[in-house]
Amino acid sequence: MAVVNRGFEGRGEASDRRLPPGQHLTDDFPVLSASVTPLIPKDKWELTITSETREQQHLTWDELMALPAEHIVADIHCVTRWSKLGTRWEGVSLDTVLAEMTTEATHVLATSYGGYTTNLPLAELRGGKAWIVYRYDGQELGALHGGPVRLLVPHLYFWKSAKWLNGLRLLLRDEPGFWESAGYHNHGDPWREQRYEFD
Ligand SMILES: Nc1nc2c(c(=O)[nH]1)N[C@H]1C(S)=C(S)[C@@H](COP(=O)(O)O)O[C@H]1N2
Ligand SMILES: [Mo]
Repeated sequence: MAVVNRGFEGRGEASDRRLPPGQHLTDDFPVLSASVTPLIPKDKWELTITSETREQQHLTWDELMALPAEHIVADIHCVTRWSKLGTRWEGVSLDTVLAEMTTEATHVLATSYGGYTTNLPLAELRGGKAWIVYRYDGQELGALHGGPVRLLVPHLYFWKSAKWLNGLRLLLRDEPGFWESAGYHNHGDPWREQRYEFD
């Protein structure tokens, strides 16, 4: 007997190749938040970039809007095993945001309204791999998904994409963030299944 699963068939083999090991496809957009949803008006939103010498640069909503926007289409992968292909975002490349920064830093701790943090090597945020985004699927990014502004680092598990982003701390050494301190992998590459600390 032939079992036809239309949904799956429709996506085809090409999308299977885009699915990292241990992941399954989803068409909806689950919300995963470790806290209540902070509601930040755009005119109150601010990103503080702190250098390793504690110098601070601030970026307001209007300043963010004045930077060149990019349209990003990316597959996203949550460590809880759902993946969503071809998600569409609009935002500013971290290459643009960090362009003026001369820094010796090797790592970054991204911080959020509400207290969430996640750490990344600075190199993972550069080279057209990471953005701060404010639109999803042609609409303003809603608060549940991290609006007004979230980080988008689609080549790593989605917990690295901090919602309600309010800071980037440039560091001379690595400093584990919220999930990274709680037994999750420090780096989080979905293609290498770096889910937990010792993977
Ligand atoms: N500030 C903040 N950012 C966060 C989280 C969070 O709890 N707080 N959850 C992370 C996790 S585990 C995932 S999978 C994604 C979920 O994003 P979504 O709710 O838009 O799907 O956000 C990440 N960024
Ligand atoms: Mo997640």
